[in-house]
This record gives sequence, structure tokens and C-alpha cells, in this order.
Amino acid sequence: MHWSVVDAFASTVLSVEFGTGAFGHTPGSEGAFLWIGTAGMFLGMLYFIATGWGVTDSRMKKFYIVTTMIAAIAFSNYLAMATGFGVVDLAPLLEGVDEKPIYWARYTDWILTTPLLLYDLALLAGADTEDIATLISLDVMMIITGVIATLAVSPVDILGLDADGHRVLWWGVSTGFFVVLVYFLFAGLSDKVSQLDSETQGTFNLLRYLILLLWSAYPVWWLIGSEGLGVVGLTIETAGFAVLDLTAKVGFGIILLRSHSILESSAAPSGEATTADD
Ligand SMILES: *C/C=C(C)/C=C/C=C(C)/C=C/C1=C(C)CCCC1(C)C
Repeated sequence: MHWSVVDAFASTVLSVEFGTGAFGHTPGSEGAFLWIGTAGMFLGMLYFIATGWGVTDSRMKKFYIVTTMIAAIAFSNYLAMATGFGVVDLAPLLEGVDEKPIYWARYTDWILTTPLLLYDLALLAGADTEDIATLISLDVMMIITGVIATLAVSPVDILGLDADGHRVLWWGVSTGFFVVLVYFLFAGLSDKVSQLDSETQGTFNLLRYLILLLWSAYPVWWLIGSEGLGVVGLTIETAGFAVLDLTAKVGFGIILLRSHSILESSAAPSGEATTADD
């Protein structure tokens, strides 16, 4: 593979699309919160690596690997945003706008980490391949249509909508996928969940409500933030996403991995003995 060719191709495409120099953007005051996100994800990653180091049980190992990957992916993307690479200034595409920074690395983060979070939860529930595929497909559609909503900054003269109208339309499509995802998480997995022992059920329910609560905040925050109606500015928006991301990834991971429910024995149907050591 000739990387110079790829590189030349990439810079040609990017400079045509965005205007030379627009790819990458020095963060403003939101930069502080991007560094907080970077540091938090890094510490979370180290914590998961340290606590998972000596684990030999293969089921437990899976949880540790998936959860560590989530923090590692988020760390890389936060670092890209904090250093001004994971952002593109779309102002050259717009008229009368000085700058329109779009942090695209959020979406390269979410497209990988949200399926992994759902995979963690599905693993806990003992979900089968069809259930996992359903959850992950809905999730990927939610993020991809969210990306369209985010990038639809210039008006396309269809349906009589201006650029904002198009963004709200795609926001609605993405939120539709989210609603179906949540429905499936609560209704579709009930059979599997009822077969789990009570401790695993408890952990599963806690994590499922955590997802419902935290993930619901994302579309709302996006809509009132700079991508949507602009009720809050980019700095506040970035701070909010950092809190949500850290809780939904590192907080979620700590609750999951500290629970006895992830022990091999808990995967057995209820009624069988467990070997939890307390
Ligand atoms: C660690 C990151 C997480 C848990 C991110 C979750 C993100 C979402 C649930 C995003 C949802 C969105 C919509 C439902 C509508 C359009 C805008 C999005 C992409 C913010």
C-alpha cells in the first residue's frame, strides 16, 4: 500500500471539499473540557487495564477487553479533538459565517463505542447473535443519521427546507432509531433477562436504566447545542458532552466490572449454585 498516494488523494479531496487549511481548527475555550475528557478517558483506560490485568476467566476477560477498548477509543478521539485535529471548520461552505467548527471525532468515537457498550450489556444478558445484531444495527443507523444531521449545514432546496430544517429532519430520523433501540432493549430482551439469576438481573437493570437516562440526554443536548438550535454555546455544550461521555463509558464500566454478575458462574441459569465469594 503506497501511503503517499492515499495521502495525496486525501489532501486533494479534503482541500476541494473544505478549502485548504480548513481541516483542523484550533479549539477555543471549549478546549479545556476536551482535555478534561482526554484525561478522564485515559485514567479510566488505565484503571480498567490495571484491574483486569490478572483476570483469567474467559467470560470476565471479555468484559474487561470490551470496556477497556471503549475508554481507549474515546481517549484517542478526545485527544484528536483537544489537539485541533478531530474538528473541521465548515465556514468555507457557508456564507457570512466566520467559523463553524464541527467536532467530527465525536462520531468516529460513538460509531465504535456505542456498539461496544451495547455489546457489554448484551453479553451480561446472555443475548443471542440476532439480538446483538439488532441492537448494533439500530445503534449504527442512529449514529450515521446523526452524522448527516451534523454535516447538513448548507441548504439543499428540497422539501422547502432551509439548512436548519434539514438538520432537524435528520435529527428526527436519528432519534427514531434511538427510540426503537430503547424499545428493543426493554421489550425485546425480556425473555433472556428473566432467565438470569437475581444479582445479574439487578446489574442488568441498573445499567439499562443508566443507558436510557444518559443516552436520552445526547439528542436533547445536541438539539440545544451548537449543531442544533444554538441555545447553549460550544463551550457549555462541550462540557456537557464530556460529563455524559465520562459517565456513560467510565462510570458504566466501573459499575459493570465491579459487579459479581460478570463472574463465569452467573452466566448459568438461575437455580444453579453461584460461587460469588461473599
Ligand atoms: C459514549 C458515547 C455515547 C454513549 C453516545 C451516545 C450518543 C447518542 C445516543 C446520540 C444520539 C443522537 C440522536 C439520537 C439524534 C441526533 C444526534 C445524536 C447523534 C446526538
